[in-house]
Amino acid sequence: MAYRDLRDFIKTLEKEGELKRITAEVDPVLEITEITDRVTKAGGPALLFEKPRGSRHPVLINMLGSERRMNLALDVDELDEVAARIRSYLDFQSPQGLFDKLKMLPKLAELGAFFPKSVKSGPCKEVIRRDDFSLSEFPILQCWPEDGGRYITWPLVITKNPETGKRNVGVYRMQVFDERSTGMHWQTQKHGAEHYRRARSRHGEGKLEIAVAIGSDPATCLSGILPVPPDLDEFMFAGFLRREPVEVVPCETVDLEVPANAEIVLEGYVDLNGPMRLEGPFGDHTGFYSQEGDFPVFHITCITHRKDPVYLTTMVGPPPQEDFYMGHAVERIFLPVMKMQYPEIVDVSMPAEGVFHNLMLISIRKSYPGQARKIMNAIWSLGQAMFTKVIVVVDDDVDVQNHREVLWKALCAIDPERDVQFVLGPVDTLDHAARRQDFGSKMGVDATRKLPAEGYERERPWPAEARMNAAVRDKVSNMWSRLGIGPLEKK
Ligand SMILES: Cc1cc2nc3c(=O)[nH]c(=O)nc-3n(C[C@H](O)[C@H](O)[C@H](O)COP(=O)(O)O)c2cc1C
Ligand SMILES: [Mn+2]
Repeated sequence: MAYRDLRDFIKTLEKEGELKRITAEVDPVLEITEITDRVTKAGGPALLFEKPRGSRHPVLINMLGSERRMNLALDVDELDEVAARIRSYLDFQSPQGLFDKLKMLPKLAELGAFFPKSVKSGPCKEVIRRDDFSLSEFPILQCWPEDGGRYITWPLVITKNPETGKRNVGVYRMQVFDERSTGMHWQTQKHGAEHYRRARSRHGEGKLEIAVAIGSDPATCLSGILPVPPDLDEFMFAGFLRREPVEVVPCETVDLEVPANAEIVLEGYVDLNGPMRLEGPFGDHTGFYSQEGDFPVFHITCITHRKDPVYLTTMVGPPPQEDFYMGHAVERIFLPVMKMQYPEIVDVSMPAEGVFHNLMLISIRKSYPGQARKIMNAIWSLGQAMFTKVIVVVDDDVDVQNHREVLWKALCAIDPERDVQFVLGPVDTLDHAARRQDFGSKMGVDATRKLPAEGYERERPWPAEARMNAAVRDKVSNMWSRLGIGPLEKK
């Protein structure tokens, strides 16, 4: 059975010893993030702040901030189970291209088992407020001292493609400007931003309607951050993940649907001709403040919520944070799809310190000249992986999950001038080092063994790794206790 809603998951977390209730009064301005930062970095539990200062509603944070909680959220023992399910749907057809493959998911789910199901009403409608509402009632965090204000950090921002009518769901932070308006920080390349651009070029004026759901069952919450292809409804994907359709209800003031189980729903619009507003700064997932920029303003027309809504949020900042576990889930869930498209890929790792976009380590089974560079180009053309600033490609005998091993072997395998390649292209909006916002360079490091055809023409062949032979290893293991050295700890 899928989790019915956020509180159903909270119950499970509590039963599993993965949730701590905090009854002391704590300020959503800076204090909650200081506490959460310490807890996440120590591998601690999800936190339910029952008495955030200035609000009647509790705050849930760090809900998915460990591998175990992510597994619980997706109801699996390990993330590879999700990957295996995806693979089983893709295996028996052979569409062209990765995106085509992902796009087939809905077709393959022919029975419609995963499609969102429209229902008439749901708990998110327990309280409907068309007039008297204010964002100030909710315990919205200010995360870092220099932040431009309070930010809603885990909103499921729902829009419709004005041309196809297809739904998109994305998590784009929302800076609170006043009681009824926020920023809408969809970055240039994201689907919400594309809907906005298309609406502007079609109508020129008018509104793009938006609904924002905050707090739902965990798979639905996660679906908003997944890098699925444009025009693939994230709620369909959520249905696939939870093995039960997402139930959606129509909004009160906009022509959109929201998860019926949502804790809080904000309905509203952005003005297609309205002025942009300066958004930021915000202590971001890079660990640095992302710079201010102009973004559209979201005007709220109605708020609906449960009688006793739980405000779900997350924080970002110097890694690792909760979002590392989300990125890791993305890495594990989509790896088999990448491997189907590029069978030479053995494994992929995005270390926490690389904050996803900055570093991707890839091992490949190399069989022809230039193959590592082909894989770099593949990654740079693959959905949101296009943002990857540095790609390091190694041979399949390097364990990319072992970052020390990668450092050691990759550095030994390169002649930097020969093996490093630069390209120009789109970069993450948050990259403060790029020459311009959204545009800059990326680097690929070919750290595979070089073939003669790749310019390795030395007389002697590429050396083998120094390894003790098995017979001697066994012999030493057997005599170990007699040596009197005692057990050793690996440093
Ligand atoms: C905690 C968190 C906050 C995020 N904030 C933003 C944001 O402010 N703007 C943005 O464009 N993407 C943000 N993202 C990343 C997007 O949610 C992600 O790229 C998603 O795939 C976008 O959906 P889309 O592909 O439908 O546009 C955030 C992700 C997380 C985990
Ligand atoms: Mn999308």
